[in-house]
Amino acid sequence: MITDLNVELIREDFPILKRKVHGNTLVYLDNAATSQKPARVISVINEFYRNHNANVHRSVYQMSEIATARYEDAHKKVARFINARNEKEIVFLKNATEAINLVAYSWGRQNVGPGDVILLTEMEHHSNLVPWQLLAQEVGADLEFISVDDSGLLNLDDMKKQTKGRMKLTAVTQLSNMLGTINPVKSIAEFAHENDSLILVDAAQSVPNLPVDVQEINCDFMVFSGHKMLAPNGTGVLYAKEELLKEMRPFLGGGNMIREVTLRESKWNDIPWKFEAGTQAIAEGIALGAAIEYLEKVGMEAIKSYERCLIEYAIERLSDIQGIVIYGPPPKQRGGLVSFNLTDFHPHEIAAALDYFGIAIRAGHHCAQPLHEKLGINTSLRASFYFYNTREEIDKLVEGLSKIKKGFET
Ligand code: 7TS
Repeated sequence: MITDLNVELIREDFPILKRKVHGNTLVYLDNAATSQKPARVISVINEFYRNHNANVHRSVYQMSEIATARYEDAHKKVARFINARNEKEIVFLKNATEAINLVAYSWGRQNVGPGDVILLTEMEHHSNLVPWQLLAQEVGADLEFISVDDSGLLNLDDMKKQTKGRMKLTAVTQLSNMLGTINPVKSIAEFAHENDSLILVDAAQSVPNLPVDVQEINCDFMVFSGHKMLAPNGTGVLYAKEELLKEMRPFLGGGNMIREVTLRESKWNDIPWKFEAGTQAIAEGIALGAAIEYLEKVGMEAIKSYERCLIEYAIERLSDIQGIVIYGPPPKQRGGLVSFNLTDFHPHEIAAALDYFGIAIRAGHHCAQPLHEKLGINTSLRASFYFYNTREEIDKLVEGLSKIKKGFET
């Protein structure tokens, strides 16, 4: 395999990968749900609570100033990582879900009205579907969908059926968490803008695995979750163009998001703080900065090509299993995850049996029920890789599946 990554060395940084499950070394292949954390990220949280724990943006004592500087610096690291113009465009939130809800409540309720169209795709995660359903129901807007073809790619011709002037927002995933499809978000953004629509990119699966540049894509909003990219739970990011954040009304009201409060009305703080109400996940936010430094050190191009090698190998090996149905496009058009079913077996049965070999993969609808319905299935199995996974782990998955199949069949 051609790769610049020293995976054996990288694995040393992730203490959990040495863990035993039912007597076997853990094979963690559920990275699309959440990633594991390197020791450096864990120690940054530990170090913060041991030495600098204080609230941010409100006190002049040394510890609070250190906490504030580190928390703000983490925003700068995120801005650099996705090539935002500056850190004012970076709002720290709980997760991608909260970020989409913020846009739907704040921007959506100010800008979307009766008869307007929100254009989505059939492959969206529930997080990029339900908030728009709520908005559409409330304001009388319509939801339209770009369909998914038989090979798991978007039918981009569906965009051309939209009526110019009605489209207000296009919200699309960059990397499907079920099919693995990588969508051409730059062309979709161009089309959206030609039709006077803004575009939100759900980058929950792409930012952890591919180099992503918000200025190159020219998206108006982008959302992603820190916990899928080595950072702790409770970290998520909304990127939005500065002029949009300035115009948008706050999502949540409270401390930190205000400049001045009187009994009857308030003035808002500068962006991004206008959207960070109340005490935030400070240690976790700082640790997101450390996670980004780690990813930058490994290199996003190297991560992308290594995962491409893994997915090619995984699909090649899995395809040899009799009775397997693999969903999604060929490896060239996808990221490092694969969903599949084994004829005559229930996914939960298989995932539970794999656990006995120490192998963790996901079974279920992966929060993409409409996509499963489109494929004519209720549930599927999904193996999702990160740059610390190896070909040997894929071999173990394939061996595990073959053993389970044989066991059930005899
Ligand atoms: N968008 C996509 C494309 C996702 O894959 C997920 C989470 C989300 C949004 C929401 O992220 P959260 O951090 O706010 O929950 N996807 C998955 C998954 O595939 N398995 O568990 C979570």
